[in-house]
Amino acid sequence: TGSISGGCPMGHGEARSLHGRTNRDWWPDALQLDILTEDGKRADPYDADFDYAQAFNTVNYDALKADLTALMTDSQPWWPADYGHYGPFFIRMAWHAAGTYRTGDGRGGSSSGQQRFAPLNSWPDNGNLDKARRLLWPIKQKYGKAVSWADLFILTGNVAIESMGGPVFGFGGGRKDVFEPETVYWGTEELWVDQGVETRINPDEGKALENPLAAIQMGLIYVNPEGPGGNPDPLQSARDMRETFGRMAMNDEETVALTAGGHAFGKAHGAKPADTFGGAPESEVLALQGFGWLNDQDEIDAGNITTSGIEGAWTPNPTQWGGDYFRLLFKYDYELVESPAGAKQWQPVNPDEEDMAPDARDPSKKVPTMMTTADMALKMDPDYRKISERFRDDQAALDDAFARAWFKLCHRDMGPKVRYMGPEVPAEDLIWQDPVPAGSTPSDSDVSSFKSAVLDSGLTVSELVKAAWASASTYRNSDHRGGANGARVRLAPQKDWEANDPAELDKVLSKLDELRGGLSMADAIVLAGAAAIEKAARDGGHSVSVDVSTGRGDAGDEHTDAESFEPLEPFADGFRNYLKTKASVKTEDMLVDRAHLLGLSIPEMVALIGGMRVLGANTGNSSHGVFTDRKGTLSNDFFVNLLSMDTKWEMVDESGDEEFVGRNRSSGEETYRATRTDLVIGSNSQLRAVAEVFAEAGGEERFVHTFVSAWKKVMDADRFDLS
Ligand code: HEB
Repeated sequence: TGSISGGCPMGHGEARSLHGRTNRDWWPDALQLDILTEDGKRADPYDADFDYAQAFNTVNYDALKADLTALMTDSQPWWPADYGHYGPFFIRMAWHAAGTYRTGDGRGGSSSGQQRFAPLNSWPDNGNLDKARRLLWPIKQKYGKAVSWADLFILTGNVAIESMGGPVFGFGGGRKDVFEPETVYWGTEELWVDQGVETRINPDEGKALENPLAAIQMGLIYVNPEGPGGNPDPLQSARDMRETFGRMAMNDEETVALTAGGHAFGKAHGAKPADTFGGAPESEVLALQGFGWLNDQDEIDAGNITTSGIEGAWTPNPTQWGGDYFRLLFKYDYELVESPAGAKQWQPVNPDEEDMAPDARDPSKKVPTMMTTADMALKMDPDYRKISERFRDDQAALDDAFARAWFKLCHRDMGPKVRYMGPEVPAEDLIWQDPVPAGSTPSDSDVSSFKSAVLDSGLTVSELVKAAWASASTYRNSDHRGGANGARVRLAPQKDWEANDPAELDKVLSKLDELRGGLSMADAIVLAGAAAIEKAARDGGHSVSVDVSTGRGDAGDEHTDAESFEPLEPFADGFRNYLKTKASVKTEDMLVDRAHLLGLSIPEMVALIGGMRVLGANTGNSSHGVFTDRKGTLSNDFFVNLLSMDTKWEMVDESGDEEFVGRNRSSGEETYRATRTDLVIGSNSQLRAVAEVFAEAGGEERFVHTFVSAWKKVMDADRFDLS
């Protein structure tokens, strides 16, 4: 699934599902293993409590790096290294592992090693990276569980850069492998880029890139190297780069530095027409053992390899870091030519002998260099060009910009810096890490006197619950951003989000600020919510303690890249019955998506919905789904009344199927109003089964218990500093 947040261009139009095209659609004949993970059975062969971060800290890091360095030039006959050096190939592997990250929902990225699984292992853009991963197997095997594939992909990219003299800013380990393909929304198109699927950005037809996607055609990491839909127009390519790299959290300078820095290395492969080799790994025969895209060994030996279809190196020194990329880009005029595989690419006009590249297999042979249409964008787009000219004239500036942008690319989806492990974690704090100044842990007596002060303050259960939810619920399990730590809910842009009822929030936060004494605002908000829930449970006859963690710090505007928080704004938040505008995706799909980003199970999601309704936590304090006459008391009334046959539901016509009215079945009198999110709990058979458990005899106890533990989970979701 994929979330729909921030400036959503897909508000209207044809109804669609949030799942898009799945592995089963792409490869209907592939072995289906899902039945073996039913009933909570794990696909992960490690123990459930395996602490990867701790395991990584035991690795002999220097030895690992030395082994990786040696691998760079240890050419294997089954896939010989171009120029005798695998470095460029591994950089592309690492970049493609990280480059699927997108800010819209925080999904994608390198942090779980997804490149091993479909669909990513078979995306046309990931062509031949199966060989890069296989080259790494002996090292993965040697270090075992102390280094994950996910970490290995990125560290190998770093070592590759270093081994060719390039600048590196640091490395943080801690990416724990998963053992099954993650469900990520990659789009609905039924063709891959190499089958001519349409491009997703087309201003002439009013077509904008749909959120949260960040690639312009199905099967690409970002843009099409040949230009939009294969049209070799550098300016349109610049437009696409700006949009897609923007969704990877990169600005113009970072985009230019990354692309030029990356293409200082290696070559593109387009020696033979694409129909001379086999299918992608996921569709290949058993005997190939997970390999795809193969042609015969003689061709491989001769360097007759086709990956992208583009052919040639960017610079005369493809295994040496330096400034040749920009030197050549500006020194020559480039003309449009076709590669042997038929791809459109650009070639320098009348290059000097010393500006030719060596042949990948025979260094004594000179071949022309090339640029892709995307590379030409760095020269032709006026804004990119200014940056490119500066980097051409100032190598140190390029070194620094490339090293920093590469580090960001590879770590952006890891969340707070406390999650980084190993000896090469840079000391410098970076704004995109969403730094939070350290907090201090309050004493138990400070906590309990604050909680009683809050309950005496005149603030209602509803107000306190809403403020705590607004603060914590921005958390995303995908890129580990957001959450209550830092109390960014009191800063722009969060404090002004419509979902947060800004005026009410402001009132609550000012009051909590008065009462908090030595507590951080971040702790105060969460503790106030906990106090409210304890009271609400008490009022319902349940004695529970909502023992959320403490010790959070408060971030200021100076620690906050406000713009980068915009994609965290909820487009829909079913827990608060909030929907910004009607979308083409079903509202209940967006509820499930948000529950997934919060790391919730089905019972946890259902309990939170029912609990938050009776506590009065709806945005705008609407009465939808508030199926109780004792609002503010934690009871199972939502479930009891939802499941009761006394009420008959019908759609409120003008609402475009978002609003429903419930009437007493015999009198016809209106009793309740509800949204899709409320009614899906009674309509969907699985959710209804859980609602029944909460409504049955003894079920209220179970409900309160589940609600409180789910609530704590959300409040503490970002406390990586504690583990
Ligand atoms: Fe790159 C390669 C495109 C960005 C790094 N690329 C490449 C190729 C292409 C491209 C087409 C070829 C492939 C084959 O093999 O055939 N890119 C591209 C684009 C973009 C890019 C379109 C966007 C603009 N890159 C990039 C980045 C980086 C890179 C960002 C990093 C940083 N690449 C790279 C490398 C290589 C490549 C290193 C080489 C590889 C080898 O050699 O193997």
